[in-house]
Amino acid sequence: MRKTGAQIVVDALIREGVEVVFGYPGGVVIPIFDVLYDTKEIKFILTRHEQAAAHAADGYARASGKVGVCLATSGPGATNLVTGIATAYLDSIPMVAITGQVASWLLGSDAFQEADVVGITRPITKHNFLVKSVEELPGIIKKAFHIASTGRPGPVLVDIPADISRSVHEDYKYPDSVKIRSYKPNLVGNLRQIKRAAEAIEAARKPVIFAGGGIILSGAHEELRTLAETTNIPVTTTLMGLGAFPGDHPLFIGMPGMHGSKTANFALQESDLIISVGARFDDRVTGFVAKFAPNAKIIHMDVDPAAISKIIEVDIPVVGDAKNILTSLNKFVKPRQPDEWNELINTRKGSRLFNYTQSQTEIKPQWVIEQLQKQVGNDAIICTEVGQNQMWTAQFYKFTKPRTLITSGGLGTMGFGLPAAMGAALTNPGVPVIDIAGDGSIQMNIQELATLAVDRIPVKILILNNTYLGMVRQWQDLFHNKRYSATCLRGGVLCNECAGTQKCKRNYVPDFVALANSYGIKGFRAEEVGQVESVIKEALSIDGPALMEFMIPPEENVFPMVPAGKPIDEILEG
Ligand SMILES: Cc1ncc(C[n+]2csc(CCOP(=O)(O)OP(=O)(O)O)c2C)c(N)n1
Repeated sequence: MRKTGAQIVVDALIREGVEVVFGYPGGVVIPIFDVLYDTKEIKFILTRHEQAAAHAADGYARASGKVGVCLATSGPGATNLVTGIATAYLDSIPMVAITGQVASWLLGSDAFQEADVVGITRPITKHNFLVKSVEELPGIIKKAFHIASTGRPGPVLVDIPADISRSVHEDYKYPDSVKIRSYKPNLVGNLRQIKRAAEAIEAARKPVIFAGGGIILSGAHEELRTLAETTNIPVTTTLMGLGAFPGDHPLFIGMPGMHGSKTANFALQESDLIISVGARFDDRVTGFVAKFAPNAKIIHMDVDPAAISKIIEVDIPVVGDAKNILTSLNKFVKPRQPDEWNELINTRKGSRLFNYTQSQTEIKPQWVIEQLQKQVGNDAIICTEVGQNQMWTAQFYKFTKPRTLITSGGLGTMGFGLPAAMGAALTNPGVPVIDIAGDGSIQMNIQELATLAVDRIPVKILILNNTYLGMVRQWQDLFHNKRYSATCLRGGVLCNECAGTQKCKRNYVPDFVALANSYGIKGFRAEEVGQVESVIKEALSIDGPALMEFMIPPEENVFPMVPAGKPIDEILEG
């Protein structure tokens, strides 16, 4: 079949089952957009910034389990994708980013809007391709989807020079399969290692299951639950793993780490066996590595062999897909009855994993999150920005199902939540999607209010407005003698004088409610405790996007907290 490069791109996307593409046009990609113009199978979402297109594709992938796709022009279009690609890379999210490039003969000449995006994205993609001929284009796109979605998932970039989009492939056929000689992910765990793991579990007296985002990526949440319930072993999940195990399950002990539950941190530190599945021992979890879980043997199950013993010396490695490994492991583990270890943990845990001081006069952010959950139930998809808002959500929202928390865990990208929520909402019509935001982060991609408004994407934005870059201010509060350098967002002339104290009154900079209104989006503000529930109710009842702003105490901190670089049982409490 005769097709141009641009037609091949779109045909390939349709054959890969792509329903939505997020992106932004520019000169060298006009031919691709021209083909999209007539394409019924693919919905194109014009974001207002390429970074948002990448995050939206990422959110779409996290919410659906499919590959997210974004499309941008060369040069600044492509470089604007970089933060989104890196975000997906650090959280192992399947994504294909397609970029236009200057014509082949201009490559390397500092041509107009030229950037070496293949070079720039090499360390933040699982793989990337510069297309050299129209004949290799179909095979490259097939490979891109295959690499992005198999093994440890991740973003793949395909850079297409303008002349290749325009040139004609005389004998086009989309390949049915891919063969990449050097790429064969190991999906089935070694049986001997799995049996060794089962023996270690039987012998352990203080075991803890430590589950990460790999459970969600491989769809292994039921197998995880079976393992936990058969053995009665307490379960902690990383931030990326929240929802992989029911947050209201009696065996759940919360997430571990810097803002994790004391129960989870002590359980890990005292354990004699950590059964890690699909988690990578991030430094926000381990704290000071040399003092992490000093008495524990480590079983590490992971699809990426490079993750094994990368940070923590592992005793029993099992390389493979979490679902496959757990299915197999569950055949060998013996039932274990609750014992003194469970009792000790339950005593530690008490009735709540996290606490805060309730107030009748101030709107506590933790309480807002609990009120939100009361109203939206457990099926909603919660996206977050980064900072205190993210940690309060992780602590106080009980995630009970996989793919209901969408958050930038690895890169910690402010501005991620709103566009990711757009992506999540598009793949889950009818499901409430909420972006929990700080007043700083929301401004990093606030232009996407336009996309929500124009495309009627029913995302609800919940801003916890403390008028600060709260999480950084918290570090300044605790470790820098309250010297709030460059973290106060309160506007107005008064701020030069207040030097970070609370003397200056809150100015609405911006006035988020007015801003939302200017985009045609309904906005609500709660300044008093009594307004919180009705604001949530009204915003949720709107058929379309809405914005809620809650004026929270400016100096509220997130506790517990383990200072950076300390062992995870050296915990600060409020
Ligand atoms: C793009 C980006 N820039 C800077 C940071 C560093 N950072 C982490 S949290 C934070 C403050 C976030 O403030 P806000 O969004 O208001 O949320 P809060 O902590 O107040 O909930 C900053 C600046 C980051 N994570 N991402």
